[in-house]
Amino acid sequence: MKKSNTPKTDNAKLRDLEKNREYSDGQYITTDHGVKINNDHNSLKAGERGPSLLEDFIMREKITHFDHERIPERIVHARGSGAHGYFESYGNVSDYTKAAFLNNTATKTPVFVRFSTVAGFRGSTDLARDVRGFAIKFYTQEGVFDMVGNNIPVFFIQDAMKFPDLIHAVKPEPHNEIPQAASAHDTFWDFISLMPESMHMVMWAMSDRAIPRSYRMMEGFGIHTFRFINAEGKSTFVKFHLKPKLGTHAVVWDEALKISGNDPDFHRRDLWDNIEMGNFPEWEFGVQLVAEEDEHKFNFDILDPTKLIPEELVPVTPIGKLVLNRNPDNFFAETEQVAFHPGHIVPGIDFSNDPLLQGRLFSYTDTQLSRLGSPNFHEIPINRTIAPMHNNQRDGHMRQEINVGRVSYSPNSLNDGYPAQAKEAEGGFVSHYERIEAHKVRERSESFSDHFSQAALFFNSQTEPEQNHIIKALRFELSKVETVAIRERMLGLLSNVSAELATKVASGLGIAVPKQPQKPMNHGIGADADPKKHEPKPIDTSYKNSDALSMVKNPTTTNSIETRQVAFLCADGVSEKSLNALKKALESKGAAAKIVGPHAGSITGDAGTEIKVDFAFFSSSSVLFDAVFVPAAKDNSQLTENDNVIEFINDAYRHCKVIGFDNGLNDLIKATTIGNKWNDGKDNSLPGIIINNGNAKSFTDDFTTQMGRHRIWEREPKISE
Ligand code: HDD
Repeated sequence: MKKSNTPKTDNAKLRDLEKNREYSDGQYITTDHGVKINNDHNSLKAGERGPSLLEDFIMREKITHFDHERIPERIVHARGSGAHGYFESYGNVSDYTKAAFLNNTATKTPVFVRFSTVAGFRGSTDLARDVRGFAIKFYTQEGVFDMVGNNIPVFFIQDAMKFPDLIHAVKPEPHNEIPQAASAHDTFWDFISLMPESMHMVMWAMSDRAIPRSYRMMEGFGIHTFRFINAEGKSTFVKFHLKPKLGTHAVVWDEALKISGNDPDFHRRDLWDNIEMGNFPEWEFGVQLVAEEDEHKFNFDILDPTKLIPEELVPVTPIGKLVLNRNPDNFFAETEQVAFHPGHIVPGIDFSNDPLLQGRLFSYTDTQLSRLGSPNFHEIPINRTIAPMHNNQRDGHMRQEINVGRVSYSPNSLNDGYPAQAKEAEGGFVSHYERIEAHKVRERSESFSDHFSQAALFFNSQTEPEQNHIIKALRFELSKVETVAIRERMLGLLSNVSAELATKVASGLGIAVPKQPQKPMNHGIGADADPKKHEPKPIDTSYKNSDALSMVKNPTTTNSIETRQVAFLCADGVSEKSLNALKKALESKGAAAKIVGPHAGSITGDAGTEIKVDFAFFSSSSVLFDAVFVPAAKDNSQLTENDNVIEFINDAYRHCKVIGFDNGLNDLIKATTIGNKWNDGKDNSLPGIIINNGNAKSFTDDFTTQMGRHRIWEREPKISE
């Protein structure tokens, strides 16, 4: 009998998870109760051709377990992918928080992170236009802290009371369960068009932020204002940020649609593959800090989750780094069963009175009860704290803990009063001492009524291509809405953000922007609420542009091409010199070349080397790559006469990617859409189209530098008026 694999991970050991792992290598197959099975292929029958027997406990156990394998998927964020890693503190926030994991530079805190889309079912495509969840479980020495955030810093609604309505509106429509993982339908836009508070988030959701290039290239935000509490009990308001080391990048919409067909697991695969290759995704964890006395100094309410604090007003201070370095061993046990909760906080962190956050504090535990089926979900290995855990909670479905002794109550004398309460100085959690004197009201604060200023700030802060993408996204979404009145209401709302935006969206819909009262009605208020009080405020023009809101202008954007993938379209007899020169240049910058050939298996280079093919022309597509290179071959007809190759290049051109050609491929270029603009390569001036004229150094330098621009936006056609 072979020996089992030895356990492999550091942070798993730190969390003492090894005892939960099952390594079946070299082991016999058994029943759930340990009886070795002799025949796993046939049920027990009365004679070889006879009926099956009820006494077949082995088959009954196997099929019963199978029948119950599924658990309810998450009501939102059902589609997701996770990874393990660690958080390392820079040790610079002790003035603001006493949270040990944020101050201790000597210990890495293990984390599990789950990225997700919101609207789609568990099997939906990764590339839906949607917000991405960014949930982090920090297994700190003082208990679990969950940051349950998104890749967008604001939210659609201001009060948790509206969350079921928002989600009902965006999910597939109830009568026919169409469309899957898409907001482009009547019920979503009906709701949005009546809720002016959603306009800021709508701008983000229609931008390319909602179609990321990779989970590894997304920002993360805690969204709500939280509190930091320091050792003296002083509170400071805080917003959490994660900035990806590789910069924030997206695909374009046509690409997203095609990726959904070519590889619906695109983000999941990208995360998995890069961690397997040792390209560990990394983020800088940062905070925006606002002193208590400055709570009211902004022209928005910091408790309003539809608002961000512009980084130009309050800069983000980096306080640590987050690294993902290990894939889960088992998707269900870890990624599916992980249970996040914004209410999982540790001493040094506390809540603010943001009404969206306050409602979330109820929802998450409640949902785990039906999703994971028992109040003991904290005992599932992925959810367990590494801090000592003792209390008088007992029993329930699937209890794992064997509590010893007769005492399960407090106060008690039979166990000397244990488990005992911890003083604050001993690490006991004490809620922030906040004075509240108020009437009990079911009301929205008037300070939450500015719905357009930050929507306009976001739109105005984008580059022209980014603005065009928002316009095109709104055209796409609203053109799928069948009810004309909804389209018109949306145009009315958009005109409060930007007249240009509304007019351009309207022209795509073939209608005019309706004459609309300057201040649209807010329907998201109570029956007896005073509409005047809740009238959306006009745009506050003191808002300046914020570069941090644009992916292109963002100060953290780099021209690094690390981990990017370039498709090399290669025919048999490909020039090995040319192929190897660019491959080497890419690898030296951390990017990778992938050979796409006329068939699977391998091809032979012009010097006789056998070259392994990664993908065939017919089973791949340029949307799965960041750039394209076509090296010449002895005979280029395998390229020139192949429709898949032509389409590959056409898409790469349309999606503004860098395309390199060896000299001598004019026939191929002419067969593509580049051909019309090409002039036989005489002026060699099409942006991002790079010809290798034999000077390998200049070609590879040019190719990698242009790739660092990520997209060659000047190639994108002007948007129609
Ligand atoms: Fe939520 C899951 C993020 C508002 C109720 N939410 C969930 C997940 C993320 C978020 C990332 C998936 C976690 C995972 O990977 O398992 N949710 C947010 C953000 C919000 C937000 C950033 C606003 C700022 N959520 C929100 C509200 C409610 C919920 C207002 C209810 C009142 N969310 C849930 C939930 C989920 C959930 C129903 C579904 C599965 C789960 O919790 O575990 O409880």
